[in-house]
Amino acid sequence: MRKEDCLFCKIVAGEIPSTKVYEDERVLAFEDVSPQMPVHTLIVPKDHYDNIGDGVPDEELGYLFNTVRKVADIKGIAESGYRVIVNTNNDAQQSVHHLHVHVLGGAPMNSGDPSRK
Ligand code: DGP
Repeated sequence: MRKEDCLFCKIVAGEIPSTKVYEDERVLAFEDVSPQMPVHTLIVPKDHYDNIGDGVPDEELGYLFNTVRKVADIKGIAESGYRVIVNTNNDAQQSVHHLHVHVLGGAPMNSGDPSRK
């Protein structure tokens, strides 16, 4: 299912170019246009969901998160480590409302945990 005027649906359809990292029949992984780390790859389901709370079937979520490991292998960060982020709605500043997983790595990171000083 595709949503009209969704940026990532257009990327999935090839209507907007992206630098592809991995693709199969259910997911697409591509480089973030504005990388925050040496490795910054986004993974999206090809079907449209606004976010992780948008009735995503368990099997779809499992498939999406299994793809994280594949991307980490492809990008060479499986051993060094990486961070997985799923921004959801306004407080998390989700800017593209098509479910996506950020895979960040390639250098040491701070805790990023707002509960730690
Ligand atoms: P979020 O803030 O979690 O919704 O992240 C959206 C990410 O999408 C953000 O890191 C920048 C990225 N992004 C926005 N527009 C494009 C685009 O046209 N192409 C690519 N490759 N990435 C994009």
